[in-house]
Amino acid sequence: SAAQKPQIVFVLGAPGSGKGTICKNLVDKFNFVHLSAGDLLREEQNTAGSEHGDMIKEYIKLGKIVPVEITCGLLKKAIEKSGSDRFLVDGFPRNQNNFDGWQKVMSDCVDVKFVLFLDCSEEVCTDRCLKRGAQGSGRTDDNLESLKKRFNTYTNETMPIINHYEASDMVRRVNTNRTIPEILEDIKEIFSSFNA
Ligand code: UP5
Ligand code: MG
Repeated sequence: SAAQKPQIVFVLGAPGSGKGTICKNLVDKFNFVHLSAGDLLREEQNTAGSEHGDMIKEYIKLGKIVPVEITCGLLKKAIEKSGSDRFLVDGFPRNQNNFDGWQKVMSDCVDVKFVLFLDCSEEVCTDRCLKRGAQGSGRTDDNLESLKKRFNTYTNETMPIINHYEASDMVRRVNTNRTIPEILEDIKEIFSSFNA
């Protein structure tokens, strides 16, 4: 039909809360394209000749949030290139700068349906990321030192964004301190408005 705006669900939650894992499971069931902001940044960092490569590398290791011009630019490009009309945007917006930058550039051309908030304890999240690191994830931030920083950033900068969406009744919370089948069972209902 004529120019229906792409539908977006933001997927937020602490490092290791299961954003990537849950998104992968939702892609087929509900016909989404999955865009992980972190994956796009890691890809950009590895792109030969990228002018932002060194900066992204430094930010990720320190758990700091990359300026929105870079991240939102990568998301916008990926949305346009895919041609899909339904996206899971994983790990964004993470702070006020991200939120403002997205509003400025994207709010007119997409329709944000809700925020899926994966709520998981710091202890469980940390164990998962450390285990992934030990199994050879190759991620420079899957170590205790980086994880502490990632959690600080999450608590101080990302939680306020989730609370902001909560105030507009846009947050759908799921407890992800559980097995993947248990989580997916709850999530099915949250996504029931999206036909497959
Ligand atoms: N696992 C998952 N669910 C499980 C379950 N229910 N039971 C048992 N195990 C489970 O899962 C993590 C691990 O746990 C995996 O091994 C998985 O098998 C297992 P995953 O699905 O990868 O969790 P996720 O929430 O995606 O964890 P991730 O580490 O990717 O979260 P982060 O938010 O830290 O990482 P992201 O890639 O989004 O960002 C990395 C960095 O990029 C940021 O710190 C920041 O520096 C930068 N960044 C920006 O600057 N701006 C952005 O917009 C985005 C990122
Ligand atoms: Mg992830």
